[in-house]
Amino acid sequence: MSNDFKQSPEIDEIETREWLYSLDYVFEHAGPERVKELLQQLQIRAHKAGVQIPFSANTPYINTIPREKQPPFPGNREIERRIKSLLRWNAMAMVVKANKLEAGIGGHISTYASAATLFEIGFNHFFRGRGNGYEGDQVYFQGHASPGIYARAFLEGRISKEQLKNFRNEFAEGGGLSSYPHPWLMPNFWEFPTVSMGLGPIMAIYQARFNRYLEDRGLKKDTGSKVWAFLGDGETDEPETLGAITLASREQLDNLIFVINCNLQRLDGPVRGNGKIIQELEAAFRGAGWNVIKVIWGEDWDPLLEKDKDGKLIKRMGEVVDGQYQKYTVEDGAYIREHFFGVDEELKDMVENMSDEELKKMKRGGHDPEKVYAAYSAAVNHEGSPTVILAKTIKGYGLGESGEGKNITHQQKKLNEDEMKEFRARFGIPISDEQIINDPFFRPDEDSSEIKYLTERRKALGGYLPSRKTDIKPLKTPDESLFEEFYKGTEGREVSTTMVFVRILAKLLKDPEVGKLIVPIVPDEARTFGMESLFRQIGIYAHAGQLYEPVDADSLLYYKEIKNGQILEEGITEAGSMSSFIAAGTSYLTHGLNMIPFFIYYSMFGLQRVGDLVWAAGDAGVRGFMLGGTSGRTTLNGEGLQHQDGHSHLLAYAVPNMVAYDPAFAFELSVIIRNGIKRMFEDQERIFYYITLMNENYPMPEMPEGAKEGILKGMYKFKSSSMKDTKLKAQLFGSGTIINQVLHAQEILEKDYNVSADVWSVTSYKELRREALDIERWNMLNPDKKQKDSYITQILAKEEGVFVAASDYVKALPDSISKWFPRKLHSLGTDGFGRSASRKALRDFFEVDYRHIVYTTLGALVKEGKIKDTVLEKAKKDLDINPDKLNPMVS
Ligand SMILES: Cc1ncc(C[n+]2csc(CCOP(=O)(O)OP(=O)(O)O)c2C)c(N)n1
Ligand SMILES: [Mg+2]
Repeated sequence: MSNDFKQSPEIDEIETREWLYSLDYVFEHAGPERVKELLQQLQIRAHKAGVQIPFSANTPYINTIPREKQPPFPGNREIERRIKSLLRWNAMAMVVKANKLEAGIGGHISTYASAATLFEIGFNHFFRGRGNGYEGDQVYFQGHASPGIYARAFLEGRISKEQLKNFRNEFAEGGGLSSYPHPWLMPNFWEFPTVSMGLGPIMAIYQARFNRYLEDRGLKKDTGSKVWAFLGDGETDEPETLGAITLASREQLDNLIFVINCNLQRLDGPVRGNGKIIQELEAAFRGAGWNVIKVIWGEDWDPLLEKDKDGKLIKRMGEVVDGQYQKYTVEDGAYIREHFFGVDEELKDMVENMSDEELKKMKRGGHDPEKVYAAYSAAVNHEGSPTVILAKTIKGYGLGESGEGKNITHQQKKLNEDEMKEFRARFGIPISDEQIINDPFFRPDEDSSEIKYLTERRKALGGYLPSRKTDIKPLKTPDESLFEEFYKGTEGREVSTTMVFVRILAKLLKDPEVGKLIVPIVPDEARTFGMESLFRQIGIYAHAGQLYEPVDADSLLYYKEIKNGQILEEGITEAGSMSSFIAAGTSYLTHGLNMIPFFIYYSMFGLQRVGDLVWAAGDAGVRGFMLGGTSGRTTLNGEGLQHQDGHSHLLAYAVPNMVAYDPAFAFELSVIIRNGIKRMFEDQERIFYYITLMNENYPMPEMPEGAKEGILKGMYKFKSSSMKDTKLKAQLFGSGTIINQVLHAQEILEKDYNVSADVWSVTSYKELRREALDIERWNMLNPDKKQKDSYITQILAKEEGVFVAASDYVKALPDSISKWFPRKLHSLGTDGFGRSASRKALRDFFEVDYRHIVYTTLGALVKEGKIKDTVLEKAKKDLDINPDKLNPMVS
C-alpha cells in the first residue's frame, strides 16, 4: 500500500470509533491489565512497522487518581476546615504582628497559605508520631512555611501565645521562635533544617535510604515509618532537589514520599510562565522511576470532566501554560469564562449553567482535602518505588486582593486593618476588631470540637510532630588500649596519615562495642585511600544484595555488595555522601542509635563543594568525622589546580560547631579520634569533626611524653633543640606533612647557622583561636576580675627567639592566632592556585619547603638585629632562593 493513500475523514472517524469501542470492551471484560498488554503489543507492532511513536513521559493534565478510585474520606471535613482556618489566621497574624512590632523582620505568609491543606491532611491522617510502637515519620517541612507549623503547635498547646508573638524575635523574654526550621535553635522541636532550598529533598532521600540501611543491618526494626519531604516547585530548580532522585527509585525507597507544592510561583514570578512545571516534574520523576501522583483539580471540576466525552476539556487544560493559570487566579469568573472556556463553543456550553462566582471558586487539587487524602493514601500504600505528589495550589491562597496569586505575594508581610478584617470574615475567626489589632492570636477552648478533634487525631497517630528525642543514651568510648599501637610510632616504617586512619578504622570496626555502629561513607574513593580491604571485610551495603558475579570474585579483596553491608559506597556524589553523613550522624536523635559515621573524601571536594550541607549538618546537631583525604596543597602532588586543597581548614573556621584538626603523626590522629568519640558520643557534645589526612609516607615517631593535652588543644612542643648555649633562637611551628620540612629546617638552622630552634606541632589553628577568643572575650567582659591568659600565651610566654609557622594551608591560619604571640609570627603557607608538579617543586613554588623556612627564620633574626645581613646574603645563595620568582598567591 502506498504511503500517500488517504482514506476519507468519515472512514477515519468510523475506524477510530471502532478501535475505541474495542478498547472499552476489553477494559470492561478483561480489566486494565489486559488493556496494558494489548497496548504494549500494539506499540511493538507499530515500532516494527517503522512507525515512530513520539516519546512522552507525561500523562494528561488531570488528576492521576480519578474520582471513582478515591477512597472515602475518613475525617470530619467541617471541623478540619475550621482548624485549617484557625491555622491560616494565626500563621498570617504571626507574620503581620512580628512586622508591626519590628518593621523589616520578615517572614512568609503566602507559602503556608498555599500548603495548608497539604500539611493538614498529613497532620490529621498520616504523619505518625513516636508512640504506639511506631518510630515516627520523619517530616521535612518546607522551611519558609514555618509559621503554619508554629500555628499548629500553638493549637496543640505546645507553643504559647507569647512565643507566637515573638516569632523571629528569639531574644525576647520568655523565648521566641526561630524564623525557619533550625534544630540548633529549637532542639526539642525542629528535626530537620530545610530552608536552604534543595537541601531538604536530598537529605530526605538519603534519610530514607539510611533508615533502610539500619533495617537491613538489623540495627532497627521496620515499623513502616515514612520520610515525607515537602518542597516548593521553585525549589526544584536547585540541582540538589532532583540530583539524587534516581537513587531513591534504584533503591526502591517506598518509605519516601515527596510532596511538591506546585503553586506555580517562586519569589520573583512564575516558576514556568511559558510551560508547565507539573508536567515537567512528572516527566522527570516518571523517567527516574518514581510513582507520580498528580493532584491538579479539585472536586468541582469532576462534573465537567465527566461531561468531557471527547477530551476537549482535558486538551484545553493541557495547552494552557502556567503563566496564564496564574492570571486566572487573579481575574474574575467572567475572565475565566471568556479566556479559558471561551476558546471553544463546546467548552463554553459546558459552563453555561455556572455563575461567574462559581467559576471563580473552582478549586485547585492541592486545596481539596479529599483529593489530597486520596493521593497520600495511595502514596503510603504504594510498594516498590518512592512516590512524588505534584499538588497544584495557589500561592497566598485566601489572601484575596492583598496577594493571592500575585507576583509580589512571596514578599507579602503586612496586611492593613481592612485586609485583616476581610481575612477574618472569610475564615470565620471569632475575634473582635479590637483584638485584631492588639491580640490577634486565637485558640478555641480546650473542650471545643476543634481542639478535641486535633488532639484526638494526634493521639491516634502516636503523638505530636515535629519533635525531637531527648533521652539520648551515651556511648562508652573504646578503651585506650585500642589506640595505643599508634602511640608507639612505626619504627622507621614509612606510612601516611591516611594509612594510619584506615588502620584505626579497621580496629574500630572490630571492636565488640562500637564496631557495628561505625558507618564508613565514601564517594568512590575507597581505593584512593587504600580502604579496599574493607570491601570484603565488612561488605558494601546494597539492599538488593549482589545479583552478579563480580569480575574480581576470585581475589581476596573482591567488590562485595551485600544486603547487610556496612560501607556506604555512594558513587561520585559528595552531596549524597554528605546527606548520608547527616542521616547517620543524627541517628542518635532520629533512632536513638549512636551511629558513628566516618565520611572520607577528597578534601578539595568537601567544604567548598558541599559547604551548605555542612552548615546544615551543624544546625542538625550531627556527630561524626569528616575526613578530608589527599589534603595539603603541595602534598597531593601532580593533580593541579582543581584538586589541591590548601584552604578547607579556613572554610572550617566558618562552621561554629565543627572541630578541625590537621594532624601530622599517627599518634596525633589516634588521640584526636579517640577524644572525638568521647566528646561526641560519651560526653554528648553537639560538635562534629573535620580531620585532614595526607598521602605522603614517612616514619611515624613515638608520642612524646605529656603531648596529649597539647595535641587536643591545638599545639605542643614536639622537638626541642639539642643546642643549649646559643644566643640565636627560633620557634618553628609546623602542621600536617609540612612538619617534616620544619624538622629539616631545624637541623639546617642548627648545623649551618648556629640557631637553636624548637619545633612545635600545630594540630589545630582553629582550636587555638577558639580558645584564645574565648579568653579574650571573658577578659573584655570582666575587666574587674583577674585577667586570664590564653593557652597560646601560657605556653609561649617564656619561649625565646623568632617565630615562624608553616603548613600546607593558607597563611591566614597562623595569622589568625598571631596576635596572642609574644612577638611577631612569620607565616608561610600555600595561598594561590595549585599546579601539577612534584612535591618538591610545589613546596618551592609555594615557599613552604625547608629552604624557605630557614631563610624566613634568618630574615627574622636579621630584622631583630640578631645576625648580620651578610649571613642572609650567603644563605640566599646556599639555599638557592630566588627573589624574582612568581608570586604563587596571584599567579
Ligand atoms: C538556596 C536558597 N536560595 C534562595 C533562597 C531564598 N528563597 C526563599 S523562598 C524562595 C522562593 C521559593 O519558591 P518555591 O520553592 O516555589 O516555594 P513557594 O514559596 O512558592 O512554596 C527563595 C528564592 C533560599 N531559601 N535558599
Ligand atoms: Mg512555588
